[in-house]
Amino acid sequence: MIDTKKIWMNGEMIDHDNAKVHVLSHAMHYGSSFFEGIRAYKTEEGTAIFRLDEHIDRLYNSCKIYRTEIPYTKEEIKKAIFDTIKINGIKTAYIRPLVYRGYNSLGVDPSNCPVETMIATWEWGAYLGEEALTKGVDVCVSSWRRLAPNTMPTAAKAGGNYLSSQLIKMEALENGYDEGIALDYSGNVSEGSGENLFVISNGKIYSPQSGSSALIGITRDSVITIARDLGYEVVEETISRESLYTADELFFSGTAAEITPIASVDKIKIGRGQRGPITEKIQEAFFEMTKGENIKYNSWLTWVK
Ligand code: PPE
Repeated sequence: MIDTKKIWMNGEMIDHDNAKVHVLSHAMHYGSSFFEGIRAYKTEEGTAIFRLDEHIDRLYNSCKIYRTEIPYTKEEIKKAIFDTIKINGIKTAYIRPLVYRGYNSLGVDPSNCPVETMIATWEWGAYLGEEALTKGVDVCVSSWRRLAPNTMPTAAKAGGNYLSSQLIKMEALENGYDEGIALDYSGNVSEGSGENLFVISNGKIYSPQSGSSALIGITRDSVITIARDLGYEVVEETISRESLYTADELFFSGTAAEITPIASVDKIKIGRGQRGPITEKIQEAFFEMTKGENIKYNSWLTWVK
């Protein structure tokens, strides 16, 4: 159960138990929803939202790809996010804005269904477990591939895309792993079910490029900036499956997952089978930034007034 008092729905604050949709809503039948996952952290000066503008821009872009016009301005959505955090009285937050096609008519064409918007906020701890942040997770390469280009756009964070994620995740858990890494249509590395991936080999950092059917993460972008600032070379390129097994370090990045080290892939130990030193340095800089303690990155934080 998600513990939150109020949910913002179409301009109004609704009690958790009353935040309902009709079973004939278009999104229920055809996956027509678009969302974001945003984190807000506790800092000395109060709660700060991490890269709010970038997340809002991506939400509007996801909707634009699907010809869906959000009936609010970006400023209105941002204000609604502030209000929802405040009314729920939380200091750290996972923020979930969702735009979806509601109830009017069924049939594939969504054009006549209303565009509805909701924002929920709650406290969400470490995505893959608190221990995972230091010890790392055991993952497998999924038998499921990510969406091929020209099938469904992976740059849009659409509800329907997460059917692919569910297959990857359930298969991994069923087989005793914490998470799965999916390959893209060509058999090269794409991403985790809900995270981007980084590979470290011989002191260089690699991440699959945007053509590899991965969502281009905002955390990924932040990791690239932090790593370069720390003096590492970061290369975005095609990554083969076998380079996962021979890497010195691997880690996931994502809003929910933050920076989670990977200890093994398909039961093959990565490096020493624990968090590697470069991963640790990047993680350290990242969490310092989320606490507002790294002034260099303060432009990434929006304080909730
Ligand atoms: N790939 C996928 C498929 C993905 O879902 C996410 C975020 C990322 C990459 C990383 O993107 P970013 O958050 O911008 O760094 N996944 C969100 C949803 C997770 C969930 O289980 O729900 C998230 O992390 O909030």
